[in-house]
Amino acid sequence: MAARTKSAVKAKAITPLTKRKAWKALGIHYKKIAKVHLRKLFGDDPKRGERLTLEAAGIFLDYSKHRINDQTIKLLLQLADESRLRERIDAMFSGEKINITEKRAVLHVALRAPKGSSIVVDGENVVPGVHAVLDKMASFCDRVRSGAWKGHTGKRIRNIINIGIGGSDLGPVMAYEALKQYSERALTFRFVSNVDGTDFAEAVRDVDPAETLWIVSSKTFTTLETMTNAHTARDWTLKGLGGDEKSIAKHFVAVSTNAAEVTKFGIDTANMFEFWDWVGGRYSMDSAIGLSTMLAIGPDNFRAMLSGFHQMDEHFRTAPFQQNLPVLMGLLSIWYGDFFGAQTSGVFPYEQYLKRFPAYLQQLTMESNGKHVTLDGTHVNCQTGAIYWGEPGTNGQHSFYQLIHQGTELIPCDFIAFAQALNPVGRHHDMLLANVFAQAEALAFGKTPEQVKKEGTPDWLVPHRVFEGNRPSNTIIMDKLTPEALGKLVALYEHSVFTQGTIWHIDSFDQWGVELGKVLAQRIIPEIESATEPKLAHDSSTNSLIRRYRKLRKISS
Ligand code: G6Q
Repeated sequence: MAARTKSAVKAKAITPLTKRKAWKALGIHYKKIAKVHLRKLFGDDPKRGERLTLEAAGIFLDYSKHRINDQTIKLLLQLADESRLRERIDAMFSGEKINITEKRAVLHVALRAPKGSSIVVDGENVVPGVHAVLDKMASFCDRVRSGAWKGHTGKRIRNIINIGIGGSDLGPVMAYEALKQYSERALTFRFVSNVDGTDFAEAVRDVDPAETLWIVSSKTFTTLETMTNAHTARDWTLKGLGGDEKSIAKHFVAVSTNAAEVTKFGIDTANMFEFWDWVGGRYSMDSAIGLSTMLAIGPDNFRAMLSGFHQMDEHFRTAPFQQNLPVLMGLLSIWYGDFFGAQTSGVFPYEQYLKRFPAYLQQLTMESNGKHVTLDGTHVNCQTGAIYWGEPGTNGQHSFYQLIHQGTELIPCDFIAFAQALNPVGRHHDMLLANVFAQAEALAFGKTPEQVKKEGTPDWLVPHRVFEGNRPSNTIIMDKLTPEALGKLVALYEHSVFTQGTIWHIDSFDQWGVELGKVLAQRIIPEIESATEPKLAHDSSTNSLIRRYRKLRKISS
């Protein structure tokens, strides 16, 4: 292990992306296929819609509505091989320090590894530790959910508020919303992330401190927003409970890797749920960061979610690339971003419970692959991470879909749907599914001027009513949104992100891009709060914005 660790901090040399044979071949191939319409591709192959599909681990993917043919797939798979994807997958799963800029292993897959398996980091099998924390979380959750855990005044806990931001918030919020149907409805869950005091104020306006449990979720336990909110929550709790410091132990728990800071804050480490530096923030919803999720859905459902993650991990690790869902989805993203120049990618879950899924994916994809240098530190010479965005269907159809259908941007879309409704109401679910199929069909095949004319449209109006089509999409269908299904879906995207990062030869697991703003804010805070007029040495714009704010603001009491 030690030898592997040593070599892993330096990236293994690889032929630059644009010099790889498959890349060059894809460039030539692109010129031919770019002009081919999906109408023709489907016309030439009546079985295309059945052939270009893949089913694994309970996920069905229809990728027939992509601007590809068999040669495209062959070349993309060749690109994966030339990019040493297999080797990189093995390196990640075996605990190599593939996050080279932070010298860390990348082992979210260990968080869902079954008891008894072994993944070694720095000479230690990390799996038993993962299960010890899961067991500790389960016993805590059972106590809170049953009412055995009492607040300081003896009242049972009815409100649970998670404080965290970024990876310590987006996963928990998304999972809570996604799995609400499975949640304990007698408990109220809230999530405070923003340093904007409104987030805190709205979360506490109608809850009783005596019945409120705070989870301070922070890997580092130093994040400005989280620690500011945590201290405000602490003051609010003490004020509401008569100022007794002992109350903190009953109303605060922590999820962190930083025991020293947790203790300093006043939380007993017995009430701290640990995770590790080999879990990236945006890959942590299945670690102790998911404590709020487990409190909401219960330990059994949480374990079912982990099993879903693990099933997709195993599929990704072992399936041949041509039958590998995340690999295929990742390669198709490369195809559009780097050859068609598509800058964004839309994600549209036709499932109301997944309303926060696009926001969650934004961090997963954009923080991971929004990078401008390769692992060797040289500037990339291709487009990396696309901008991910989306809203649940059918709402988006009545808003921004216009641009996807008739705008000038090519936006590959992921449509996600479930066969079973969680709330079967009349014909609603059939209508929902009819809409998702219709959108993918309309995007792919559009409507020709001839078709529009045939409908009796006056000539002047025809161009406005033409849909060019040839807009690509994935359709993902799963049986039902369950905790297990959610785990599979998240892992699918995690590994698709990894596939893309491997092709680009970038570090998908660091996030230096969020540092600079944080540092500058720390410099500006004292300048804003200074009682006397501070000497400012920023650019003229920043200087004058600070001065204007100092003049206009009202000092809060
Ligand atoms: C995620 C990022 C980032 C992080 C937050 C919160 O991959 O690292 O979003 O999760 O900045 O950090 P803490 O958990 O340390 O408070």
